[in-house]
Amino acid sequence: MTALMPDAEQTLTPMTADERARFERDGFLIVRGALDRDDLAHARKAILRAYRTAEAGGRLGADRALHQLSAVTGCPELVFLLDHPATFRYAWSLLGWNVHVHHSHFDVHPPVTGHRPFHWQWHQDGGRQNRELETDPRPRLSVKVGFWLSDVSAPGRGNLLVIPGSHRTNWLPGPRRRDLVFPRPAGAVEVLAEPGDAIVFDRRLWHARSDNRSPLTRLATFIGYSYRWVQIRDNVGGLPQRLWWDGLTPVQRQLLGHCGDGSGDQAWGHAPDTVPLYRELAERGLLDERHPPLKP
Ligand SMILES: O=C(O)CCC(=O)C(=O)O
Repeated sequence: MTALMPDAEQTLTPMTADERARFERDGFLIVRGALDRDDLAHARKAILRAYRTAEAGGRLGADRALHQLSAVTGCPELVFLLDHPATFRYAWSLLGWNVHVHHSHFDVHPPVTGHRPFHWQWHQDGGRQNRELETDPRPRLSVKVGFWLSDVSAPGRGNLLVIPGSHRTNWLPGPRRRDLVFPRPAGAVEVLAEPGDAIVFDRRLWHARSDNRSPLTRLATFIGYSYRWVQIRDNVGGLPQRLWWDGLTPVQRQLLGHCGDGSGDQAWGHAPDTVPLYRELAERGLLDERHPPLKP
């Protein structure tokens, strides 16, 4: 077993029983100070550069906001966030080794001034997973990590709204159409966070973005992890041909959709030894019986 750098040691530290219990109860965990000053500066600079490119290309919304899907494809400098030591440990602790990033985005939300028409933002992640799965509650299937790259430590700054404990509730009362005014759901809270804090949440947690009525531009990025047998929604086609691809770690390549060593695993997990995260965890005795390999 190769010696690990301190960062890698942290990446491969499972979440604690207390963290798991809180996550199961609330549907989310806040990770304070996940990003240090350098990480934060690096991510902010990269996103602001991508924002200027989008602006030059006429791709901003009427409100000058940017909601850019496929975070790493759109901004390769963000790749370090996929397996960041402070947060990736939650993704694999909750979902196991057969995971990839199926959905991600980065967001820039300048202040909203004046009247804005009502829009009901509340949702669970996963799109048709919430129509086509028949159980109650529906299964977790994915978790998302959000990194705050601006100060949302006070309400009204475009904070994420969540309803703690709502991840086991299939249905949230809401308006018949998203443009019909409807009261904020009971139990909703604004997540207050400093730049560099992160949130890990169950995709089923009912959540919504709120309007940014502050003078600060809100910056954030969200990375969603799911099982490798759930299709990747991000646009990752052509990434292995990019110049920076060879500089990525095997786990980062796995997370971006690369299937093992090409020997036939095909994401179903029949050849776990070809899956980089399985190997990393197995080498350190960290495989969890909740996620056993298939029997040949
Ligand atoms: O931008 C936000 O605060 C909310 C993001 C969101 O709804 C999502 O990631 O599904």
